[in-house]
Amino acid sequence: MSNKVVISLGTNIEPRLLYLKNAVQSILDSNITIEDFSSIYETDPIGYEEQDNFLNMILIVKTSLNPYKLLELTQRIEIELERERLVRWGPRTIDLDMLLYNNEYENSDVLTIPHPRINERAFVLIPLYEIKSSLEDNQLSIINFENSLLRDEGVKIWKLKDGEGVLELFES
Ligand code: A4P
Ligand code: MG
Repeated sequence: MSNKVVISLGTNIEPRLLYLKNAVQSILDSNITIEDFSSIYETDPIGYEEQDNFLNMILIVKTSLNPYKLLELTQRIEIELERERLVRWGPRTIDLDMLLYNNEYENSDVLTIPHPRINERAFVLIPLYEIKSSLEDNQLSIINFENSLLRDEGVKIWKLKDGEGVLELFES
């Protein structure tokens, strides 16, 4: 369980909260420990704008899986939750992106870590900032929080971390 991994979740097809819950449950069922999690944020779509708003949140997990095994797992969860790839950056029931894996770098056809757009996107940086105390220093040094936090990027808290709705994600 010694690897600390940051995973981002995104969904913009209803029932969005249920897709988040099912993804969290599948992660927990896979013998992965969730060490911390952010509030759920409602966010304006970025990249491809002709689509509905997203719910985004971040999990910090501990796992013994190597990055490729973890990618296999997150992709299997996406498939189980009816994820279809029709448009790049387009609507999705659930997107699971591996943002950081310890402080390691990986660059292959199927996996780039840190996620190449981690420092560009307020829908990632703002929830991550909320739980940054759970990151290692060598992970924090990869992230550049400044720019996104100064701008209103259409990222708003939708359900607070310690409120009903978020905690419900962890109840089976
Ligand atoms: N892949 C490479 N590196 C990774 C990694 N670190 N984590 C490969 C996960 N996958 C990784 O991903 C395409 C391929 O990336 C995978 O086959 C995997 O081998 P995908 O999930 O099929 O496609 P995608 O999600 O459309 O592409 P990508 O590049 O992950 O998109 P982004 O950059 O994550 O953008 N707006 C808001 N508000 N909220 C969002 O969550 N998401 C996107 C997707 C666009 N706009 C959004 C949001
Ligand atoms: Mg993705």
